[in-house]
Amino acid sequence: MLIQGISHHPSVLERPAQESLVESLRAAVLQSPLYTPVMPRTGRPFSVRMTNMGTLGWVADRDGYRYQAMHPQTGQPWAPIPHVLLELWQKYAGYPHPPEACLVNFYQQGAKMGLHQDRDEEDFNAPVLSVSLGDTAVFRLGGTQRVGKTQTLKLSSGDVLVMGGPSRLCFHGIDRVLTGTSTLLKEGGRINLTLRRVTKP
Ligand code: MD3
Ligand code: FE
Repeated sequence: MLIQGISHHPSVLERPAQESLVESLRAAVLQSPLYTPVMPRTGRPFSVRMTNMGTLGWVADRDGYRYQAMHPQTGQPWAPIPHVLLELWQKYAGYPHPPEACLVNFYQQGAKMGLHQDRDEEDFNAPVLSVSLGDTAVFRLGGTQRVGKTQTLKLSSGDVLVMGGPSRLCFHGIDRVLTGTSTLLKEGGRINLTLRRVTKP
């Protein structure tokens, strides 16, 4: 890897653990339904559907990007973060305080995510920990400036990716999801979970 602070842990979750996590997510989306965020100013919809778990959730709407305690459509608190994810954070994040937000990104056919930085958190000392479920994604990683070299990495179901240290502010995105590469989700597609510390502890 060109950039320090990234660690890719393939196949951390075995199939039964992936299945039980998907079941937890089915319960969570009953409380906190998936919705389609829109870009600030333009109002253009994301191709990814989202929800959150935790005391805070990341939202995008015409007014901007921010973390908030309530689901934007139901006005209710987000569902709690499943215990297995808090255990992954403890094991892989190398950070002594718990995550506050788990952003859930759901990719169906054709969904992608353009190159961006994650910088709406107050605490960049904390890493972001991602868990991939379902179809394999082509993840693109650049440097800390929008221009310059990028590399790609495949993220498969059960993989954990930790972005800490200098990599925390790297540009990144999802070029595409490879249809038919996993049988985890009956209808296909991909779920990405990102655990985040938002506030300074
Ligand atoms: C690199 N999600 O939610 S996860 C996002 O697969 C996001 O849905 C992608 O980018 C997805 O913001 C990529 C891997 C990831 C997550 C956070 C990062 C990579 C990161 C933060 C900083 C640098
Ligand atoms: Fe991101």
